[in-house]
Amino acid sequence: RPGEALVGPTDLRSRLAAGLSALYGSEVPAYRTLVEVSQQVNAEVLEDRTDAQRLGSIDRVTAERHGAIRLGTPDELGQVACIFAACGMKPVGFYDLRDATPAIPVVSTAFRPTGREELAANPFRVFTSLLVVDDRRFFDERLEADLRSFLEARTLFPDELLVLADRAERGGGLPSTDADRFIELATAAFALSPEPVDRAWYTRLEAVSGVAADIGGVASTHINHLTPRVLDIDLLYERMADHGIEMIDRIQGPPRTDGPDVLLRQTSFRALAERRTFREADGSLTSGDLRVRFGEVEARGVALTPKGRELYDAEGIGAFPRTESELDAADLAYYRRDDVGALSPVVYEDFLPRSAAGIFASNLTGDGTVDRTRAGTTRDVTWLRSVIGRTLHDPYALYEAERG
Ligand code: OOG
Ligand code: NI
Repeated sequence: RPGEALVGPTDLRSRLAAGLSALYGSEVPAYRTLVEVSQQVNAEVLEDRTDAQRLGSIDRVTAERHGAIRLGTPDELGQVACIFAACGMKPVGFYDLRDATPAIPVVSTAFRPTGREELAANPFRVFTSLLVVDDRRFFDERLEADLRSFLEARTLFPDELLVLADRAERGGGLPSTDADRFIELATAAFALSPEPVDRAWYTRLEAVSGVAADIGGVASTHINHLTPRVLDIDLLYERMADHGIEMIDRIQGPPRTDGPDVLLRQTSFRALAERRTFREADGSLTSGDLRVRFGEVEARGVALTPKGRELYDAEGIGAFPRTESELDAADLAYYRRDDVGALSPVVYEDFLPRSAAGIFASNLTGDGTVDRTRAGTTRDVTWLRSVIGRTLHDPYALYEAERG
């Protein structure tokens, strides 16, 4: 109807994040515990520390989530880019996890809002990985061909969803009823499918890589984890044991120091067994377990400059000065200076490849098989940009712009 107000990208993003959170909470009950404990910890930190909201308002942090999804084809990535674009989420950064230990056969980017106000309103981000089906270190010619035909035959996102996404992006939003439908379809596209899993096909892929099986072994995608943000991850880590949830043995990322929080610290609980239906070789249906979805929590600090990041990668956090003014003076981290010269930190909004690989790895049951004597396929920023067909943002350029 003419004159009707549109639901814009910011609201669509908040609603998608909330919709996925409700979905994941219904599918993985331990996620609800993680969110509750995070909120308790955040409330305590808010009472204890006057600087608790220095890295984002409590409203932002309470709503803040990142999700992870894994896709099989460049077309699927292009489609998801369209859905996220409707929500004001743009591809930022390039991660190649094939060089990690153990090697994961994917390259990734993160879809997220980029401007200061958009981030403050809702910073929802999705770490999005794409299987590299022609990398010979993982897949031989036959498996590549079988993977391609399996992936080409599936449809992850219904046409109606893609049409609505496109309309939202072009028009800067959707009328209320269309917006409801868009959120309903987008959320459903990331639910765990009840469709039977072909046992032989899944097992064949799993022998190469659990991630390959998770992506190419089923005809749908799903939210792989959804991560709330916490203001004190050490405290949360201790608390989770009291709730009977066993976390992995460490917190990934820079250890806590008596200086400012930097970059990103994450920890997770191992994937829980979920009941799934399998189709056996003789056509019969059986029921079994798959462990693919888990829970993760994170704490965020100030973004490091290229110089700071180089120092962190080479020498670790121990080599850093302990005050914000020294970090700023040495150009190691990004700070914005206000009119009276006071510093405020620019929050790190991205991911860390080492932690990402660690998160993937902590949830694999086997190491899979990698033939390191073979050459990998080239995948880089230029390739990813052409596949997505949109600007692929450089995180450092965004932080630089934030610093002003
Ligand atoms: C993505 C793992 C990366 C993170 O927080 O570093 C990630 C995945 O498991 O698909 O989410
Ligand atoms: Ni994650």
